[in-house]
Amino acid sequence: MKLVFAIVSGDDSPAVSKALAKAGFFATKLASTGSFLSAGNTTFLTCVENHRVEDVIDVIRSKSHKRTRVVPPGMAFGVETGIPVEVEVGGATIFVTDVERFEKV
Ligand code: 2BA
Repeated sequence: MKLVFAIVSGDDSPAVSKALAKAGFFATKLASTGSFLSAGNTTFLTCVENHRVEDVIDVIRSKSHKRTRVVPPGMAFGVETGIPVEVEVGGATIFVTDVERFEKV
C-alpha cells in the first residue's frame, strides 16, 4: 500500500474531492497553509494499492491548475524586495510514501 499526500490549491479542492470520489478513491482532506504565501490550501491523504498510485495522481492532475500569485513587497525567497514578486503556484505538490500497515478495525 502507498499513501499519497497531495497539496492542492484551495480553489481546486472541491473539484479534486469530487473527482477522487467519482473514481472510487477514499480520501481525507486536511486544511493546510503554504508557509511561503501563508495562503490556505488543502492536503489530500489517499491510501491505495501500489498499482493504483498513478490513477490517483492522474485524477489529481486533471483537476489541479497552475496559477500565478503576487507576493506583496517585503520578504520573498528570504530576501527583502521593494516590489511585488510573482510566483507560479501548482498544479498539485505530491508525495508518495510506503504504508507499513493498513487496517480498519
Ligand atoms: P507555499 O509555501 O505558500 O508556496 C507557494 C509558491 O511559492 C510555490 O508554489 C512556489 O512557486 C513558491 N515558493 C515557495 N517557497 C519557495 C522557495 N523557498 N523558493 C522559491 N519559490 C518558493 P508550489 O511549488 O506549487 O507549492 C504550492 C504549495 O505546496 C506550497 O505553498 C506548500 O504548501 C506546498 N509545498 C510545495 N513544495 C513543498 C515541499 N517541498 N514540501 C512541503 N510542502 C511543499
